Amino acid sequence: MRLTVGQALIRFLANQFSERDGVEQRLIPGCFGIFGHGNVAGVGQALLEYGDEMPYVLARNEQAMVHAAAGFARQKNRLATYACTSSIGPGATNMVTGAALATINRLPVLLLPGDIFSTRVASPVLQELEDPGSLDASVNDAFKPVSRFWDRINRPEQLVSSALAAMRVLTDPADTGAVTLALPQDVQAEAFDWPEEFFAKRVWHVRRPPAEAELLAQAAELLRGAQRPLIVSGGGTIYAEATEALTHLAEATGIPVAETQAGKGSLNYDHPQSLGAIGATGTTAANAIARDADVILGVGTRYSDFTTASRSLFAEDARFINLNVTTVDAFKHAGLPLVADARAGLEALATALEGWTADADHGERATRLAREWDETVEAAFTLGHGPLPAQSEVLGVVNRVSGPRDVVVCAAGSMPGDLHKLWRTRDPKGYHVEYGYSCMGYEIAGGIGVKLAAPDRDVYVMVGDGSFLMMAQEIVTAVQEGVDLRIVLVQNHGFASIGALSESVGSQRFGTNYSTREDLALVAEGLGASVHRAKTLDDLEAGLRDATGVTVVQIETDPLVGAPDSEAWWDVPVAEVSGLDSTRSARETYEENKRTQQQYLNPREKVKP
Ligand SMILES: Cc1ncc(C[n+]2csc(CCOP(=O)(O)OP(=O)(O)O)c2C)c(N)n1
Ligand SMILES: [Mg+2]
Repeated sequence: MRLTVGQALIRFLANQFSERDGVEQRLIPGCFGIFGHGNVAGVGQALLEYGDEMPYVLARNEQAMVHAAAGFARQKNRLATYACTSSIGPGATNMVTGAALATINRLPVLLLPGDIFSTRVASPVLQELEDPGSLDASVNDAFKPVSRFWDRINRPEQLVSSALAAMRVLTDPADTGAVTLALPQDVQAEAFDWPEEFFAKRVWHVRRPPAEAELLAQAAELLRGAQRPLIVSGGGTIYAEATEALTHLAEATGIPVAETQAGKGSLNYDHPQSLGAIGATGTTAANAIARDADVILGVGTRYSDFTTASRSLFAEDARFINLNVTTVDAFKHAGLPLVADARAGLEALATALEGWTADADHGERATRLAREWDETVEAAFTLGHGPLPAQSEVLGVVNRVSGPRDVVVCAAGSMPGDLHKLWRTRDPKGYHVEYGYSCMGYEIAGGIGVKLAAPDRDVYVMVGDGSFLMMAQEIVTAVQEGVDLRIVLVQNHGFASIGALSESVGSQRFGTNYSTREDLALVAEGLGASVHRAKTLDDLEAGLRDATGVTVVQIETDPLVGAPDSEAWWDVPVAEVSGLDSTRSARETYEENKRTQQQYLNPREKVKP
């Protein structure tokens, strides 16, 4: 069949499916894009001609469209994503931040940046970077370190093997992340005789590798000998749809469960064994149990510094068992590496641990501490602070108004930490805080992806004024697509999170407040949202209950009221010498905390049964 490279790629993508547990779905059900030279007459022309098979969504910023694809992929448990097509140059490099976000969060996105001429006939073309040392380099080489797969299609026949490799990486739970196919603009428009089989329906099985029997036995032995075991559940539990298996293991053994940002929702908040959030933005319950834990079973977690409180949370001699589909995570903290799918591994562990339960006192302590934390949450939700409400009270209202299956979306600022501590999750897919990259501007764009993936759920986007100012424009895309969002714009006139951090490191909130009094609600109105300016918490509730279409409810909060303390540390280095008293005093505290940091060497001989 004679088609251009652009047409062949779009027709190929329209015929790719993912399959896990016998359930098939389109791997790439649509394509976001912004056209310019470099894609308008190649991939753009193909989308015009084959739009029935591959619906096109016009975005407003290339970074944002990658966020939307990542949000979609996360809500779909990585079984589907969007493609993103851009022009060459700035259109392409705008996607680099989105690529990094996707790869860090281990979320599949397919990026199709336009590229300079392969023939180089008229170089330098508009927006071409000239590298005096290589005529083969373009700005798209910047995608290499932030992509899990990268290729440049310099000749049509390269597309076949490259497209197959791209699909393999997108659908591999261990390798997935950003996949970049750089498409020189001349090659996109070139015709070629493609083999028919290239366009045949192809189903990519998403694997569930089992754990090795010998390591599984060692893990079970280690847990059976544990006095104070703890499960740390990460995003992998949710992506693998392993929350039921986790609940079963926890209930059968009595081991309490703490959750990372990506893992929040693994257990319902009111499950007696749920300790809630762990780490620097954790609950005092999870952190107290973590400090005393002798064996930690990490499931699908990358052990970010927030999770481990910069490696100060767990005891020096704590032993780790890491159930993870990704080898790099399974080997962290010199743990016992159960390289396996989370669900397969949890089910096998439950069988291997049959008849054994953790010490009842340990479980009772966990339940009691979690109950105490829930009282702390209730107090934070109902502070009665004035004249402006506290942010925690805003979160309380949104949590109460939203339904159990609705999704809260957030990414940067002070809200992710507060949500991690306070939000009462009632569904494994109800909590969506992007905290791998914590990228300001993800919120609204990511929310679009979530809503496209789960049209039957209401999506509550929590966005600070700083994040809103970085990337509000996708409101237009949401309105255009009829993607209903309930956006809560928390206005505190500055970077409250970084202000608090700055103060804690002795830098006196320098450079974190605005001296302006901008009207962001007016901006939202101009972009096409229905806008509600809430003066009180009751107003906020009414605005959310009345919401239809794309709605922005703005509320002003007091930036100086934080959420309840986690009693955990986060390593942010403080100047070693300074003429400022505030900095010198912060440095002293820093040095004290620094002494609590561990290496977690977990010698293997200790791990052997
Ligand atoms: C793209 C990007 N730039 C900078 C940062 C560092 N940063 C984290 S939070 C924050 C301020 C966020 O302000 P706002 O959205 O108003 O939330 P608030 O801190 O007031 O809760 C900054 C600058 C970031 N996370 N992402
Ligand atoms: Mg702010």
